[in-house]
Amino acid sequence: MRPNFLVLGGTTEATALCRALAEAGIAGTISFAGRVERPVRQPLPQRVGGFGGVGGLAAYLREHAITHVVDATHPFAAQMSANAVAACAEAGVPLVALTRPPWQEQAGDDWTRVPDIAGAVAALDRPRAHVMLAVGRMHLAEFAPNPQHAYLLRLVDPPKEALPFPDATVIVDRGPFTEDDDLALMREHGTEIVVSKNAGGTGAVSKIHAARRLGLPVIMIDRPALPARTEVHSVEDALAWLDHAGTDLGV
Ligand code: 3Y8
Ligand code: NAP
Repeated sequence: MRPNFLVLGGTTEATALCRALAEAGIAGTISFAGRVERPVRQPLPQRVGGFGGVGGLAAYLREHAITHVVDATHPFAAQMSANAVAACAEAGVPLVALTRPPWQEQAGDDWTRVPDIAGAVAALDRPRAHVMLAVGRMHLAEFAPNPQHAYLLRLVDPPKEALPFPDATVIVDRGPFTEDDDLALMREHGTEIVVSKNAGGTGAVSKIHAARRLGLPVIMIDRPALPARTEVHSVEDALAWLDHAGTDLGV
């Protein structure tokens, strides 16, 4: 059967994989949830929006004769990843996850690791500080219990609703980000604490390097648990998996 891939996207690595597949002339589609107004342009045809749960994804796989799925979503997209495991098992379609290893605390880092967003909120229960809250838009409301801080928010799109705390500066920017830019941003805003998801990869790591350079504490949110699945950590290994999964990519 002619290979026909579905890449579950939304990360730097998903974009790099799609570029490699397009250059190899391989048929595939990249999928976005539709979280932001303008998903980055992709070198493969793209679809935007949920599938409608496990059943919806399984039906999509059958209706579009998808032969392989690469789950290259962000490590915090736990629901999508769980659905992909269940739907691929139901539809009998091979699945591999292209995921980044978590960042590891290094000499010079001052991390407080917390298990989830609620843990980060609890860790901010302290006197007023200048907090760089670089966790995006979806979970901002959970930080409402600590209105005493001066927040620096970095969002992909301008906020549509009122922010859940009185003192916030919004930077509208989409990564990947650079260390120099993040250093300048933190210095300009007098950042004292950085709150980050342990996203791994290169697109969001600049704020961790900048915090290290400035000797700032980081509240690091560990990843949610994901179901067992085959995982690779590079585009090259994802292509090798696709090649050995009987697709004869010749790449
Ligand atoms: C819609 C698709 C590419 C992908 C780029 C990566 C890097 C830049 C860094 C900070 C942290 C954050 C956030 C972040 C990064 C990459 C990658 C990554 C973090 C886009 C994209 C979509 C999203 C969704 C968005 C979330 C938000 C999270 C901002 C495209 C740009 C904070 C995660 O407003 C919203 O609703 C935004 C929602 C999910 C987390 C949240 O809870 O708000 N990503 N990000 C995807 C879809 O619709 O399916 O348009 O490019 C992708 C990228 N964001 O191709 O180069 O690979 O991680 N994304 C986090 O890691 O903490 C920013 O500011 O330092
Ligand atoms: P999530 O909570 O795991 O997923 C919630 C629902 O959104 C899924 O059940 C699915 O809806 C839909 N969905 C998620 N990713 C999708 C995709 N790539 N294509 C089609 N539908 C998708 O997901 P999330 O954390 O909101 O992340 C959404 C997107 O943003 C993903 O593409 C992810 O890679 C990207 N992203 C997320 C983060 C983050 O911090 N969470 C960071 C960077 C990028 P149905 O059940 O209807 O199919």
